[in-house]
Amino acid sequence: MYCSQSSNMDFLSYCKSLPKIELHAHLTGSLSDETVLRLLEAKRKEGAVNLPESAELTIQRGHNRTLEECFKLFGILHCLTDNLEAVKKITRDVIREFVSDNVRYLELRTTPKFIPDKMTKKDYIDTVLDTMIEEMKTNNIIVRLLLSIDRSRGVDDARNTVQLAKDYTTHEIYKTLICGIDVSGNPQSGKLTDYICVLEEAKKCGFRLAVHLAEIPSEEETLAVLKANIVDRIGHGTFIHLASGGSQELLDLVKHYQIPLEVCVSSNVKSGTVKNVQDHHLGLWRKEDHPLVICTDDKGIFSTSLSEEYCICAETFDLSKSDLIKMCISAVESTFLSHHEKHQLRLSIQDELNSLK
Ligand code: 6MZ
Repeated sequence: MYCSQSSNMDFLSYCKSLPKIELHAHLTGSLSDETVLRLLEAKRKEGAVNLPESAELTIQRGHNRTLEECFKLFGILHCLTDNLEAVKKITRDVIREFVSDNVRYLELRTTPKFIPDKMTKKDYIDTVLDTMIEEMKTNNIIVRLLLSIDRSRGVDDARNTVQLAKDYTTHEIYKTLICGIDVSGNPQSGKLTDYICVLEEAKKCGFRLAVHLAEIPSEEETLAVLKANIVDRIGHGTFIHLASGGSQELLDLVKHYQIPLEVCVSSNVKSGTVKNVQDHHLGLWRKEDHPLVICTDDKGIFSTSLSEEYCICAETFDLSKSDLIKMCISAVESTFLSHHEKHQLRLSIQDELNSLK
């Protein structure tokens, strides 16, 4: 069923040619094999031993891991990226790979890291932002950043992340680059309800919120967060729709507020939260005519690309070329850009789509 099989190569090329928008991409989860190989090489030169093979750090086609195992992979990747030189390299590589996949607008997200004697959280964010600026100068892409709150790290850490984001709002150069806050992390860790007060604070400061919701069955916390009416985009939302293990109340709230869903098919199937591609909730939400944005989540770990995700969705849910074009355009509305910037982006995407015809 997967698109990169040779019979589907033409359609994959078509998906690649589309000017796309990526709204759900975790920096460390997006590292390609090539980047991981280089990071491993650098660690070996430093004398590190017992390093894994790069293939052990991705989930290839047809293979699955549990969410728990995926989170172990993040732990290993974080050890490989524990210095500013590596942070610069991974940011550059990930942006360039999205550029070669014809992504025209990218909202990257990452959790600020503090490594004693190596980097403060501010150094980490500055490095990511500086690299974004550099890459935007030489590539046809607009990149924005969401700072991630990791739900397993506790409320104080979350408050600190929001404060960091606030500090950047007065910075002459960086202020437009951080466009929101993400809430992610192992959904089996911590209670999302504990974070609502911090998220309300972030909203008051003007930040848009993209929250991982119902990636696993979690009706109580999902309901509480939705009722707080603070979420601007939902990551995954697997167990929200009544027909995918959610409830009528959850479904009604998401429809009522028209909160766009970031759908990450390969991630959900490969991490086992959705049984197979055909059962993915994207099909249910399309019937509701709900705003959806196709995303990769962690293109490195899940060994995919945005074009492949478009292709998989088209093949499984019978989406035509014109459906995909509509999705490229409608994704603009779900970005965290200003009204004016959305207008500009929509025009340039439409221009490029017209020249494809
Ligand atoms: C929840 C996820 C995730 O921040 O180090 N992350 N959180 N569900 C997922 N589904 C598979 N995939 C990634 O990128 C890695 C971090 O992103 C979050 C986790 O907190 C992970 O540690 P950064 O750049």
